[in-house]
Amino acid sequence: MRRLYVPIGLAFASLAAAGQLTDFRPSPIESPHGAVSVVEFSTPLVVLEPGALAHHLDQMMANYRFAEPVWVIGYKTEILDAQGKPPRENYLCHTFFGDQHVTQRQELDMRAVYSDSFTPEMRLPQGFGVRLTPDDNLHWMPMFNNRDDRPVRVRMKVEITLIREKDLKKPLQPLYSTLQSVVIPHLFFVPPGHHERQATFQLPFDAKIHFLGTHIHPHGSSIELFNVSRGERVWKGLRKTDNAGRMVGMDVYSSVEGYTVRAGETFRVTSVYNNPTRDQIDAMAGVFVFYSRR
Ligand SMILES: [Cu+2]
Repeated sequence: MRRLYVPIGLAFASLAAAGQLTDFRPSPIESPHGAVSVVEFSTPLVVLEPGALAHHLDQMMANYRFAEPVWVIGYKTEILDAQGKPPRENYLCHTFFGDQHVTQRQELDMRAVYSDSFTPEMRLPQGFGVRLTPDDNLHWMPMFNNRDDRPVRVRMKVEITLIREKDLKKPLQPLYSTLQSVVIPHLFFVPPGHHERQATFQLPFDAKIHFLGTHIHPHGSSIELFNVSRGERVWKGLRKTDNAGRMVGMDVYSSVEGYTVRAGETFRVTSVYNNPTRDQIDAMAGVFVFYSRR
C-alpha cells in the first residue's frame, strides 16, 4: 500500500507564505563574473511514512522571493536526519526551485534548477546563469521517498549559489530549462527485468544546450537524449556505482560551447531500468535540459 507523507504538525504549512531570500553570504567559489554568494534555507523535520513516494502535497511546498535580481549558478540539496547527519538510506526523490509550479507538465522556458538523489548538486558551466528577480514568485518543491518499512524523520537543507546582479563584473548568459519526462504523470512502476520507456518532444526555437541532468530512481541504468531529426545522439547519461555496485550518482552534461538546436527539431528521451528484484519498483525518468535562446 502506498501512503502519503505526514508532516509534523503544521510546520511545513508555515512555509507556504512567500519567504524573502535576503541572507546572502560569501561563497568560497570564485568566478570571473563577480563575487559569488550563497543563500540557504531548510525545511523542518518531517515524518516520512513507510512506502511514501513522490507526491505533490501543498504543505510540502514553499514560495520564495529574492530581494534583488540574482543569477543562480549552482544548487544543492541535502537530507539530514534528526541528529543533523546524512541518513544511510536515500530519501530524496527530487526537488525544483524556480519560477513555475513543476507538477505534471512539461513547460519550456522555465527558469528553474533541480536536484535529485543521484544529482544532489548541480553547477552550470562557467559564463551561464538562471536569472531570477524580485518579480518572480519562486516555487520550491521538495519530494521524498521512503522505501523503508518504518517511518523516518528527516529534513532538507538547500543551498543556492548565485551572483547578485549588482556584483556582476562581466555579463552572464541567461539559461532556460525544461524537464522532459518519459511519461506523465512522472511516477511509474518497473516490472522485474529490463525496462525501457521513450517519449519525444520538440524544441520550437533555435537554442544551444549547455547542461543536461537527469531525474532517476534506484536501478535506473541510463537516460539518453537523441536528436531524431538529425539521427544523432545528443548525450547519454549513465549511472555511477560504488565498489559494492550500489548506485551512487548519474552523469551530467555540461558544456560552454553547447549543442546547437535548430527550431522544430524532434528529440527522444529514452530511459533504461534494470530491476533485479522480484517485485515492481518505483521509477521516474526525465532529462532536465538547460539551454540558451538565440
Ligand atoms: Cu522521483
